[in-house]
Amino acid sequence: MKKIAEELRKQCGREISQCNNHELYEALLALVQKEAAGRESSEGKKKIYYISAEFLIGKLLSNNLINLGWYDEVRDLLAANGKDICEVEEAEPEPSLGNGGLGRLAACFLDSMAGLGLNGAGIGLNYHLGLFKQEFEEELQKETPNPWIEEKSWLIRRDVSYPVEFGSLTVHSRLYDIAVTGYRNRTNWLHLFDVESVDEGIVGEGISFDKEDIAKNLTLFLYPDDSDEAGRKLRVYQQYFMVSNGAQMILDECVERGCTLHDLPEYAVIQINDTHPSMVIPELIRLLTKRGIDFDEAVEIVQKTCAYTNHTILAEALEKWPISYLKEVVPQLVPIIEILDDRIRRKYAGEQVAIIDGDDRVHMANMDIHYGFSANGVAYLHTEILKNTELKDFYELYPEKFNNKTNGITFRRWLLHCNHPLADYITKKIGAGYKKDVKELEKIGAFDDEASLRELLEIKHQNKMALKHYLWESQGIEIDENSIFDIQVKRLHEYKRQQMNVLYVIHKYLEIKKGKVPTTPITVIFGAKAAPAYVIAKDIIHLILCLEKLVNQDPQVSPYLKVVMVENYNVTQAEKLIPACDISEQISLASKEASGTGNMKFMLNGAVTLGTMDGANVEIAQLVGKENIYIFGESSETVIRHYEKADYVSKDYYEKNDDIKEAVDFIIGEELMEIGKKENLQRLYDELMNKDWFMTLLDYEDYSRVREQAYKDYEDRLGWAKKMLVNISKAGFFSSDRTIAEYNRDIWRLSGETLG
Ligand code: 26Q
Repeated sequence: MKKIAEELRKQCGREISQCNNHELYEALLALVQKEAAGRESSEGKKKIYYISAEFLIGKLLSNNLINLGWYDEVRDLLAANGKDICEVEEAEPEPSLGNGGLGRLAACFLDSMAGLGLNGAGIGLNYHLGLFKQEFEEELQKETPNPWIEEKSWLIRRDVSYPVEFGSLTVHSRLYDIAVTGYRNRTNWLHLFDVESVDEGIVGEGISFDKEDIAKNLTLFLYPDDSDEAGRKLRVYQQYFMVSNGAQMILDECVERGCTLHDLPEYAVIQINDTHPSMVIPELIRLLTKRGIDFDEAVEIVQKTCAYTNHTILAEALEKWPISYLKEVVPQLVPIIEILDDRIRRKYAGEQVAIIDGDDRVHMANMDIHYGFSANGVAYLHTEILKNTELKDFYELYPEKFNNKTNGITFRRWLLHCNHPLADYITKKIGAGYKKDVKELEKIGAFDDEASLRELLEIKHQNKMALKHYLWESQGIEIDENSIFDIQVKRLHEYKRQQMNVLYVIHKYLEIKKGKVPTTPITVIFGAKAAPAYVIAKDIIHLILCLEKLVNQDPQVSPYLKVVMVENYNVTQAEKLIPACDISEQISLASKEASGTGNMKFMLNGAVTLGTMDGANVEIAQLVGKENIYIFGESSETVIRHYEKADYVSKDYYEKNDDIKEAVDFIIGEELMEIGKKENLQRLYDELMNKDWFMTLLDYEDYSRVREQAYKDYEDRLGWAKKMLVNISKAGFFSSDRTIAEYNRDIWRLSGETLG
């Protein structure tokens, strides 16, 4: 206590009580950075490099304090000086270096690697304006830049720079590092590459900018709009910039540690996070040959070093780059990719497994699987679908490469940090052992007596009050803490089916208008960003915002039903929403959600899942049993069959079911038309009626029935608390510590002695 107090005072230059929250944040930042750097370790011969275009790390102060074991001390010290640690946290901007699941997963993985004492690092890009900030204007999403880098930040500027060649343009990078503090363990680094010539001044209206001025825009934004060619090419520039820097750094580091390059696989393993970093394969081959290794051996070395993770089965999200783009942006890789393709074509006849297809496009995933040693999916069902359907031809060639690694989440952030009341309760009942060994969490399941269950309900109530307070303060939204909090927060995508949730809300609204009111009021909360060029996704946001206005302003309805769309959903808001949730909506079309990780966060925080048998929901269902989860909808087999036969006709479901008809018609009815825009609402209506590619209407009836059942069961408070308890107690499996231990056991094989 004394030491931290002393240091903090020194850092601030005056008494703690005299500082404002921002000054305290900056002082703590400096202290934590110093301590974290002191825990750096060079232990371990082999190192895991996790390359990813996204690291959605969230705010870092509290997380670091927890991991360093300083949190309670700092909280008490601040309190003793009349300061509130939560308010100090508010001063920290959230780095916005990711879109959603894949980026957040990378952040959880870094936390677990360091916590397990693994010699590891992350490699990515330092996007100055990150992912866009979402604002609502006239019930529409508007994108604005999201500057998150302040003068004092977690970024440490390093004296490291590499040249990266794009045809005739050579840019020189600059490395920034962020410390990744392991829970009571070593510090690893997240390496983020940048270029100094980037110019935020080129941003015009919204998030528009000159997409062709590479030196000025290279690390400006995360995933620039790829609806046009210049945007797509910029993605290739970014990806190559990331992997070329990464590859140069990896080779330098390994050589420094005694590697001859011939033995690179003994020093490095590279996990390729989806296909965005796939060019690391030809780039490493190029660099190795430049350093004197012959081509065949270089291919062999790279093959033993690289492993690929697939995060999606949506065909449209699998990257295929026209070779013409690569010729323009990275001509030096083209002959290498052509040789890699040629070798595969000589060995295997099937066009499906080629790297360069008949339309001269490079299939990045195909290259990863042929020239890596491992390919993994991110949940049991997802991996099965990859093996049996999507990547069947590859599975037949290389069964030994395929493996599953069910995703996980770090409990430090998603329980200890975001839900202090629940974490304290668990500690009180079963001790603190579960913080290091999540298997112990199961012990909480024994506390199912009435008094304990009532305590659990009280904690949920407290979290609902906190969310109510937050929404009021931050967005001027008023909600009823005694209502059921039914939450769907995730990126907006048709396959995730926010539109199905909306149809149910419309149905509820109409029921209430007709006089049928719910026993307990319901608050339906959404949070979602839509990709700037994804028209239907933006139409769905428009519909939600129109409905929010209609429902909440209707005095006949709003006492019983509220709709909330939180603006700019991000990690910070997730940390407030998830602990307060009663019902977790995980309603993707079966076979489409690779895993989901929000589902795990909600479960851990005592929400009950309403979901389809998709992604990791399947594993949640298996763990908690059917009494403690609400499952509905067609199976992945049935869905896949519908696609194969092309026999799903949404209109049939519309005609057959009066509730569906009424709700769908309501989208273009006069109430909503008066609030919203005809063009957007009509387009969404047409989409549902004539296409409905993700089969919303197929599952609606079952969804509605099961959702009603969940609301009914909620009335039995003790029965519900028991379900909450089972969910919490079974969540241990979804710790990313377990996931990372499996990656290490099956793929990375870092030696045991590095485990601290
Ligand atoms: C590809 C090509 C062109 C432009 C963009 C993209 C692109 C960008 C981002 C493709 C995919 C992503 C992100 C995917 C993602 O977040 N996937 C999620 O990964 C999670 C972690 O494994 C899973 O839990 C989710 O189920 C999966 O949707």
